[in-house]
Amino acid sequence: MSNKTASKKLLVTGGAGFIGSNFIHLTLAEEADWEVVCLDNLTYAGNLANLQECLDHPRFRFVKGDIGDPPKVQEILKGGIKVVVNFAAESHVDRSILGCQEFIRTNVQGTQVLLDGARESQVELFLQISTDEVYGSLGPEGKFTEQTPLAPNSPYSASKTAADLLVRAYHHTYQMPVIITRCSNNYGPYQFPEKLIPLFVTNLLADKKVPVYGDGLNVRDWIHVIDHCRAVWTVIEKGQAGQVYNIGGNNERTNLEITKMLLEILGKDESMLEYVTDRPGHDRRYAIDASKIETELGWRPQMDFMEGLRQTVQWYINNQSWWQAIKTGAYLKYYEQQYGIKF
Ligand code: NAD
Ligand code: TDX
Repeated sequence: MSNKTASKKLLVTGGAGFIGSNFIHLTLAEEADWEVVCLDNLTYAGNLANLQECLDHPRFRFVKGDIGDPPKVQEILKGGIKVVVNFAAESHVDRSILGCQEFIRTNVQGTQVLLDGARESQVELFLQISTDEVYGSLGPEGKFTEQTPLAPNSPYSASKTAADLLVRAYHHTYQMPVIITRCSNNYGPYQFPEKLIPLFVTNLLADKKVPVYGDGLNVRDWIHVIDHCRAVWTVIEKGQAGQVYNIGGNNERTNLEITKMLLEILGKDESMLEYVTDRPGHDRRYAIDASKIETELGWRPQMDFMEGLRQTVQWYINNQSWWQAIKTGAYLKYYEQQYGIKF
């Protein structure tokens, strides 16, 4: 029997990717009064397999399309969408170093098209999913707050910053109800195996070495994807229009620490670790001060990192066909070219 009693409609862009698909799973499971429309043009990072169990759900509809396509966006938004959550993006720093045309097209122009559509159809909230990378890089001390000046260092983070500034300007100029969230590094199920944790797990499962950039001492602040998704729901329900909320796991780790934890979980030794040429312009340290969302909205991350990492590794062990289908030659060629790594 259909439970189609939902009265509110949410547009999730980029919902076939890593965080968007986790967000849709969570929403269908826990937010019974919301219908979800997912708009995704299925780039290399978008995978309908991530939404397999959702496709027949009575409160879900998938639309293949581009956030930069005005007629498509307008048509969807005019179907009664109340809230837009914009996850759609080109999201990988290394790819942006190789060439950033798609990053500008999707992350900047696509956001502009969505903003115009959302403004025209008078949505109640436009939520822009941004990143801690817009703040640039930290030295050994301090954390990013919402007041930290924007100083992006990679073409990816520059494109995300441009989008943030557009979103901010639409609030200031048109009083559009917008919110920006800036989250730290996510890990969990369905992450494309070009990012640190799934790349290393899938390499180790295939008995391949793991390429650590530079000295391996760059620091990231890791958060489980479900903690991020719950933070996004907290912001939808309680956030103030015009505000920025940082989201973080309060969990700083060097890449070397992460690598050693994965080696331990998978029972491999350090001979599997290979130091390779550093990423050009590699940001040294990210760390989020999430006290605003914690004190004002009452959100806190729940997942213990070691437990979350073990669960994530187990997910990749249980879903080998998912990642083996993805690990084709196309993106590996870039790694060979850029870092001289032979897979
Ligand atoms: P992802 O690369 O896994 O997924 C991106 C999704 O967007 C894919 O499904 C892709 O097909 C879709 N997409 C790309 N271009 C599109 C377009 N023009 N039209 C429609 N769909 C398009 O990314 P992710 O890791 O899930 O990140 C989601 C969002 O969260 C991004 O905006 C990213 O900047 C942000 N973010 C990610 C992290 C992280 O650690 N992964 C951390 C902070 C913020
Ligand atoms: O093979 C690798 N070896 C390595 O040492 C890869 C892929 C990464 N690294 C390092 C680079 C970074 O210091 O690991 C760290 C994490 O790298 P990524 O997984 O590529 O993430 P990062 O560059 O930190 O960006 C991520 O977090 C912020 C997401 O990809 C972004 O979308 C998000 O905005």
